[in-house]
Amino acid sequence: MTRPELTVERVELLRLAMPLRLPFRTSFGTQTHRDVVLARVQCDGVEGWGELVAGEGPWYSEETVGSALVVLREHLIPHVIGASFSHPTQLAGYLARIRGNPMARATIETACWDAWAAARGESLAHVLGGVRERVVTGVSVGIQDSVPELLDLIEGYLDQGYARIKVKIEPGWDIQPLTAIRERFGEVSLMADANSAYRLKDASWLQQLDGLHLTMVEQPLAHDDVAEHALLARQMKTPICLDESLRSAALTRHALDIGACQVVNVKVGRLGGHSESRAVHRLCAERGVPLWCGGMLETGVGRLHNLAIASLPGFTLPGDTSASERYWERDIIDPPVTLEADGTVAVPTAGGIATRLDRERLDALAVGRESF
Ligand code: OSB
Ligand code: MG
Repeated sequence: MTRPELTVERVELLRLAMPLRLPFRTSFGTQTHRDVVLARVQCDGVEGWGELVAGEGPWYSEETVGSALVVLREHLIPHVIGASFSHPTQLAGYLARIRGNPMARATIETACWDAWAAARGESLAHVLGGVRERVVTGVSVGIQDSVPELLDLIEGYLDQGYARIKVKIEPGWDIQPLTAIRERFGEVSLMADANSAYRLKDASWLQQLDGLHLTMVEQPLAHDDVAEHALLARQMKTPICLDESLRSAALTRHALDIGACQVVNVKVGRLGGHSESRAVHRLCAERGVPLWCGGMLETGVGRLHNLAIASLPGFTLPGDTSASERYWERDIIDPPVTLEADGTVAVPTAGGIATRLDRERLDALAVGRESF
């Protein structure tokens, strides 16, 4: 079978309650577990899996698990059942009938890419255009109660081999902890993520970051204000990376054109799926813009999708594609994603996500199932 045409016959939604190993605190709140929705699409005898990465509340973006479920049940799934595609790149356009709601769209779009790879007997990474068998990985460290606790946590991650440390910051937890990290760990690769905790009037405060040699500061200002990021960028030496603001390839082009960011974070969910992520990748590769793959505390399913896209050649910086054990006591894939001492994790080179699912674990965690 070379170029199978696949028809979406059936979609199942599986809901899991997954406690995180450690609470994850950012400038928008503390997360202790994930309310996970997985989609299983069945197309002509093959199955593909996708993960909804929305949070429980509209803090990172306006999408929530609840809102995405409404869109999936009432709009996306009825629209996609019965649809045929001869290449998964056709799906993004087809699903664009549903405006916004990129995380809901990505749940289905990514599952269809996985089904298509499985039908061809190729890896997801290969069909997406991936070229690497291992990707270099960093770790995103939440806000801690004290600087000593932060330093201990980072020491553990560095011992495990993580190639870059990203620290969540907010007013009151920024220059001091970052300075302490520099004092203790020297020139370790370090960046900070503010999740929109600052305003343009904080520019002179943020200029203190310039003395700390961060590889970048991620999303310092409002999610919906790229123009202010362009103004801030002119006042800082530290490169600015955008996350929340970059909701499409078109918006990414605009942000780069006006100088609002020098580095780009790709999140497959935020961008509505793999096709749009590939469009952002193409844009950044053409312009020589450093790119990396972000994360949304995914289970193994979303993690394998992230690793596949991060294996494309233009992903030039370490991503938030950490090992399963950084998040979960036991992941829902077997074997889990593991970190090598050289700071890399393996990109699966064979089999669809279905072949790696731990069905027993899924059953143990399942709190709901729906079939369409
Ligand atoms: O801003 O990158 C972010 C997690 C949830 C929501 C937003 C973000 C994050 C992370 C964690 O930083 C990245 C990971 O999955 O390890
Ligand atoms: Mg971020």
